[in-house]
Amino acid sequence: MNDMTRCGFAAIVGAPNAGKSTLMNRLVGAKLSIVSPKAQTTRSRVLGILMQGRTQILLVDTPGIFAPRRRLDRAMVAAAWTGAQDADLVLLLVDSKAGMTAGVREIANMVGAASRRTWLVLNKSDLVTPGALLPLIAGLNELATFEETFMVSASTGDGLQEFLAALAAAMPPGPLLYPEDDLTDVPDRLLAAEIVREQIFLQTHEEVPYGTTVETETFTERKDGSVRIDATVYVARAGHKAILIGQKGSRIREIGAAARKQLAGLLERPVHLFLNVKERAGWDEESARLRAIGLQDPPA
Ligand SMILES: Nc1nc2c(ncn2[C@@H]2O[C@H](COP(=O)(O)OP(=O)(O)O)[C@@H](O)[C@H]2O)c(=O)[nH]1
Ligand SMILES: [Mg+2]
Repeated sequence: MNDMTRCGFAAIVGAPNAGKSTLMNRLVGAKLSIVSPKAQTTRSRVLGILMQGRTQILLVDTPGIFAPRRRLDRAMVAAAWTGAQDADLVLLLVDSKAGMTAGVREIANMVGAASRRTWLVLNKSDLVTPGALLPLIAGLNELATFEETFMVSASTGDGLQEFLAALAAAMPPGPLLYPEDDLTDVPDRLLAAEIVREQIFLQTHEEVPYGTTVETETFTERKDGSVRIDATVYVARAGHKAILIGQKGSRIREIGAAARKQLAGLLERPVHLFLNVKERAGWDEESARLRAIGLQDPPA
């Protein structure tokens, strides 16, 4: 018995904005999954690898589950459910402040029907009093069966130690699936594109971030130890391109500067980042664009 290691997948599912990516980053201790105050920031499945003693926890961050419209949206929701289906444990993350919304009700119903081991994790405990959570917990328990219930704050870290210890103990015995010091399976090229996209979510508004995708074209290690990254930012409309570029290029410069700084920290070396904005109507219906960001083409 490979010296009694444990290893398993725990998928974090929930409505957009529940704090799934914040929780994953906090637990792994690195910014693997991008976060913004806007819904639907996460588009594909992101794996966070976490060692607790001799236990490897494979946390799966998923896009939020919501009623999909565009092909991109359908692919995102499909990725979320695939993440949950393959997991040893499903973590239903609920925003305690938002409470029982129609979306949460629907997801809890689906999770309940899936008959997987499921835990209820009430996030954003920093925003509510514990007493206010009792009706929410009761309501959710009518829709699904939860093995365990936790109250945490992914922002402050409250309740996370206890949660993490329980998570480690719940993983099945088995060999480690990834090297112990790996943090993720996301390739650097995709990570680079995601970090740029995060800045677009943070620095632009309304439909612009939703109408934008980013692809790394080249990722070249240079002799001096730095890396040169060329990325294309696809926008759905001419108006969005003008907004992204900004007055005399000021917006795209700010986006590039902030992303470059983040990337230098993540990749632990100097980064030269070049962004090229292109208009491409209908990119969110194109298979190649969806595959580039790690999504499978959804069933029509
Ligand atoms: N107050 C508070 N805010 C949180 C907490 N967790 C996440 N957030 C915020 O909720 C928003 C959505 O977080 P994100 O991780 O992107 O949610 P996701 O869509 O479920 O991945 C961001 O503005 C986070 O900073 C928490 O525990 N407390
Ligand atoms: Mg997310």
